[in-house]
Amino acid sequence: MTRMSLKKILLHPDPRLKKACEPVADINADLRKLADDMLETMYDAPGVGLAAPQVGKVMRLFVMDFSGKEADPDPRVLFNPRLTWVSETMNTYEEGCLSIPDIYEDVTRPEQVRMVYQNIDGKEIEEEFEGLGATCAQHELDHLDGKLFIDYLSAIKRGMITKKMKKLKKELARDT
Ligand code: GNR
Ligand code: NI
Repeated sequence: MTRMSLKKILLHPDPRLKKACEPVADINADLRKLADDMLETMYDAPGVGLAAPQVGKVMRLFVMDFSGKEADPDPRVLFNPRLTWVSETMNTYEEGCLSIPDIYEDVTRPEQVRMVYQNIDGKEIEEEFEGLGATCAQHELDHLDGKLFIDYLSAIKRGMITKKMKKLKKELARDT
């Protein structure tokens, strides 16, 4: 057993955040270690979700915990997730992303979704999510298809955010 370690979170714009990720073939010890490291990185950030491409892995895997800080932790690991149903009713949530820090914008998505995925033991699970869980699950699934929440905004807004992020990345590169 090895210890967990924090991963570096990629910042937008980055070509690795725009790629469609590959399905995971078999859930071995390396992948379980990656999932553990992603959970630790997510809690450290802190965030409610983290997708593999955000840590430079082109794999269909994300982690999330939308239990809230008052509740007991409820870490989830989802391999090869796919939507099997979305509600007709929609919900608007102010979204953020660890790859686009300090930027929050309203995004409208289905209010409830069902997802089929394999859990950390490789077992196939079907689960329904609503509220923050549904928003987060869809936000993370988008990451696996190379999509960011700013892709739902107007081209003008997205352009402004990308410009801001490029400036931030330059400043961060100067500091190191
Ligand atoms: O931490 C996060 N918070 C959040 C808030 C509203 C909608 C989606 C999210 S996901 C985000 C973490 C992240 O970037 N996951 O990819
Ligand atoms: Ni994100």
